[in-house]
Amino acid sequence: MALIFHSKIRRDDWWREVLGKYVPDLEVRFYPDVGNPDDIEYALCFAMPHGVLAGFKNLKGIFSLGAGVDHFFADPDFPKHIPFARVVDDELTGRMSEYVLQHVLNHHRYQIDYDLQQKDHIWKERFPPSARNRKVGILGMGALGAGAAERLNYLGFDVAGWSRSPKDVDGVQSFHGKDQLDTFLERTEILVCLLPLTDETTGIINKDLLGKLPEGASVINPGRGPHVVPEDLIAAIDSGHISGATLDVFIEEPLPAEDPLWSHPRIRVTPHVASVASPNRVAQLAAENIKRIEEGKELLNQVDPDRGY
Ligand code: NDP
Ligand code: OXD
Repeated sequence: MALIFHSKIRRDDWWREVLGKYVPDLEVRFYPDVGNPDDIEYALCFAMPHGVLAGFKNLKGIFSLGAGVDHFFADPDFPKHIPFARVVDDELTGRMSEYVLQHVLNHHRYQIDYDLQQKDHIWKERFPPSARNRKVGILGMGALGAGAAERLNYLGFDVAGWSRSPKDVDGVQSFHGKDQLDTFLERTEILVCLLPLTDETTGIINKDLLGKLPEGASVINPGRGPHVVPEDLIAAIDSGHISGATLDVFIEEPLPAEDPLWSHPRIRVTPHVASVASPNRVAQLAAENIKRIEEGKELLNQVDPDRGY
């Protein structure tokens, strides 16, 4: 039984050892050293070059190394009929929540203004409303959005979430579907995007959406780069309507050195580090799913290719 592994970060010996510990008869091969493609029954990967997965005709399961699966579906030859799982994990959710809390607090407490004031040695106080009077809105209330919403609610923020279907998260107001998006936006002072990237969500943070947020609102995007239309965001900040943004993900990564997002005084950039799945947990999940496939059981965290996330 052979598994093909592909990731930007090569730790071949570690992956071979840990996967072998969980599934002793598994032979781990590292793309592009595929060997005979007909031997490959499983794939554990992130951003595999397009067309490669379709070439394994004996593939029984595909496992993403991360939570987001947009790069799989961007492959026009992605074999949608093969059982496919992604990572859902408490630790991954915990790390994302830390990122969201850190940057919600920064925007809530006007940190961008203080960074700018410090440059000019300006001492000028501005007191934020109490957390319960600060309205935070989360686009996407899945594993990561709901986790962040719970923790923000625990800190006392007035939190709402928007998703496709209604949600019941303690203390968090639920909005769903296109019809309720405007009402959600009108109440949202700090907007956090934790949507998956699909045809429906590409470019969602555009001029129109930003215009529906109240004056002075801010935006945090740890979702995917193409959720945001960068020119629209910059224009909304320059007009004073949006007070600032924190971006972790970009249309092109690494963000090109000449990109204006780097140097905008009211935009904070982090290099796609909001969260990451721990390799040990990913290996355990892959091993569990291999066992499930061998036993004819349903996968953990199976992705529905028709839904696209
Ligand atoms: P989930 O699939 O668990 O959640 C997605 C949420 O988005 C669901 O609530 C879903 O609604 C909602 N949604 C999807 N499409 C729409 C739509 N058209 N309209 C309204 N709501 C919609 O994903 P995760 O929470 O696990 O992850 C979210 C994303 O976070 C990933 O796809 C990835 O892009 C990003 N990510 C970023 C990382 C980073 O380091 N920056 C790390 C990990 C992930 P419903 O529940 O009704 O289906
Ligand atoms: C993921 C990511 O999707 O790291 O897991 O962005």
